[in-house]
Amino acid sequence: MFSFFLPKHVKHGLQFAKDARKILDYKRDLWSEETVSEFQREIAQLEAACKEKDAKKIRNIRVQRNDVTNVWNLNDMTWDDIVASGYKKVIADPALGDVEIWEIENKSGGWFHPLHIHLIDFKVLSRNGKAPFAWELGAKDVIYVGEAEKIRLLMQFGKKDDPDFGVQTGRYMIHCHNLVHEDHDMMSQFSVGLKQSDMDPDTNTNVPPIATDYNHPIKADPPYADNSAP
Ligand SMILES: [Cu+2]
Repeated sequence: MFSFFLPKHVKHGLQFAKDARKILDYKRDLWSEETVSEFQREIAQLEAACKEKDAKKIRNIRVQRNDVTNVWNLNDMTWDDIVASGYKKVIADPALGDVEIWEIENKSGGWFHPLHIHLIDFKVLSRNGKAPFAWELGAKDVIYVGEAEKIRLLMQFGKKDDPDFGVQTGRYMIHCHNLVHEDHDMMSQFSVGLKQSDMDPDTNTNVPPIATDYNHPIKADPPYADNSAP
């Protein structure tokens, strides 16, 4: 109902309760009692969302360039390294529902990176030890990491049995949104709620269990002919 104000993904750990309260104050006279109480329930959900103190882990992710190979990478790992590992290498491996802080660090003096993290929306905690800019207070999935900057992000990796999302175990991308960087080779993956030996989950039970390489992005979830009647 309130998808315009409070998209479902916002419930995934970001605290917009304060903003939501402002909306409520502004709209209270215009809304029915039922609408107001439903909105209050939404706010309560937001307030219960993840907090910095809930973080189980602080991870450091360095966005950088190897001056010998001229290849960009995340934590010294390139996408080629991940391919060579049979898609088993991951840059992070939170459990389902974990709250984490990721510190994104750019020590270089000459490059900036708009870093995009799939699956989650995050909250920007700080930029170079200071409060984030006003325009980055909302739910974000790309963070601008300027020259010599260090940014702290708070995020939650899905929730168990969340009716809005289903179970979000799997592998997800993290990459620079500068395509030249991404393609050479600033792209990585992280797993959520998986062990290295786990197959990426597929809720479609019609898929025959023919996969033998559980970590391969295509073979683990192969295409199949859907011959069921329309
Ligand atoms: Cu970049």
